[in-house]
Amino acid sequence: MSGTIFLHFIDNAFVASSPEQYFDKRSPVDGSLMGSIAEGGAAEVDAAVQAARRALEGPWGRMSLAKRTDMLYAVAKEIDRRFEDFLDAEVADTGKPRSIASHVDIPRGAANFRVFADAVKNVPTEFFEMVTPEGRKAFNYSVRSPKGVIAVICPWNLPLLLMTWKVAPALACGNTVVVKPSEETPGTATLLGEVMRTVGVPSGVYNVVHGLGANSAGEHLTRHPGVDAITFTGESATGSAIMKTAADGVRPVSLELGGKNPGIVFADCDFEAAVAGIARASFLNTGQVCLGTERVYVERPIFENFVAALKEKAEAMRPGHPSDKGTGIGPLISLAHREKVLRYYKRAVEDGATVVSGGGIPQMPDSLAGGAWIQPTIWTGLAEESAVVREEIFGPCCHIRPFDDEEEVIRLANHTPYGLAATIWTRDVGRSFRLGTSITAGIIWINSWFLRDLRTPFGGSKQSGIGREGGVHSLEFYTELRNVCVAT
Ligand code: NAD
Ligand code: 6OD
Repeated sequence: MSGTIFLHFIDNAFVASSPEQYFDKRSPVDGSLMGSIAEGGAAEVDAAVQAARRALEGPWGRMSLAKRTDMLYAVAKEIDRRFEDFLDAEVADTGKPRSIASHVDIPRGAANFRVFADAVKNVPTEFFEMVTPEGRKAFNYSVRSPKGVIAVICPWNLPLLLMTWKVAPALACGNTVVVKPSEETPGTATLLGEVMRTVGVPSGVYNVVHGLGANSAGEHLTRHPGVDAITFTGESATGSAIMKTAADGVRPVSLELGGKNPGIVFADCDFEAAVAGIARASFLNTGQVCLGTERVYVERPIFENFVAALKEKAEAMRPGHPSDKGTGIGPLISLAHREKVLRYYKRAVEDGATVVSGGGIPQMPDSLAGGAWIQPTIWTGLAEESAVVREEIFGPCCHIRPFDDEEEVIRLANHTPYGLAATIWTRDVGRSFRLGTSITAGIIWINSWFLRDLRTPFGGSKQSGIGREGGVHSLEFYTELRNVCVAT
């Protein structure tokens, strides 16, 4: 083995699997071997779940809310203090430009702990005074208790952001967690173990078991009878498999899944803002954002100009090393994922698309040639039934189609099995309100994208997920509401 060795974090100790077993971690930037990741199995998952259970019954379970939230603020502060370490780890794992990770991923990692430490202090409760049939006073109230041991299963596109989006509210509510990070991105979840230990979070509260998904650490975790609830972000097909597993034992699930999100541009929009907004929504993080726009519908009078302007934006995005300040776009997460994206690029041509821009692999210097580089790609001319227009690709690409009226674009936008997000560009206030409730999606942005107060609900409709997280909605999932009635 060479390079970094990523170990599990169980009961506040970094441990290997027993017997030792590892898999490779390769750099998305140049394909080089970065290190080895411990591959967890049933034994490691069991050790982590047991540690998490002991912590619930131990000091964490007895800790006051004030002390618990102070610890979460301390975690946030320690992430800020070790900002560069987190940045290095996230960039090494994902290959994303440092400019993105330093503005999006790492600050949100810290912010998630602050937001949910604040939120948990203001949970509303119910308390009613009653009278028994005999005329005595009675008091009926509700109490929120932690759900218990929470399994947190994460993807690779925004690793720290998405993991802490679940770990922070789970801990704020008094639960303990076992995290299974993506096999592609072990770094920041491992570093967070160091942070937890440094600030004095008790043993067993935060555990990490590395490994793969099906028949590996991920599946062992979802099957473990000691897990009380499962929160998952990832592909819809994986969410469906996890939901079936959770049915054994009737465990609650929160599922944040895939999307095939529409971007809708009306002729009355602020044209420059709309082009910049759609370019960001389609290409940010090399298109690896679940909320991203892979289907763009543009009102006919501005269609040609819009396509030309977006093409200009796509072609100005220079691929390059994450540390290079001029880098506009990083690689995809892996060569395997690039194969999947390229299959859609090929399929688009087979289905008769006009390739407006990109469509393949960019020419890179020899030092980066082994990386998962890909061109931002724009198509026109595909039928709505093409798999390229219906299925989530998760790459830097979009199909653009003209439309003639509101009714038509609502029908087109809703014509997929997904319902995660939409972005709509118009200056007509009435129309923005009408579309805000006509598009079947959990999150609708008007003249904006990926902008939200973390206290609002986040989640998807249809095959994009089940449940809502964010603010009090997270507290709903991570607590069990009990009804107590005391007759005096
Ligand atoms: P994925 O579903 O392949 O993997 C996600 C995690 O699940 C990984 O840790 C993996 O090891 C684990 N896993 C896989 N099979 C499993 C199984 N049978 N049992 C238990 N765990 C299993 O997803 P990915 O490729 O890592 O991420 C990309 C996907 O995530 C895209 O579809 C994207 O849209 C989605 N995503 C959704 C959101 C959201 O908030 N809705 C956010 C980010 C990403
Ligand atoms: O911002 C968030 O909280 C969130 N869950 C974002 C998801 C992005 C998907 O890739």
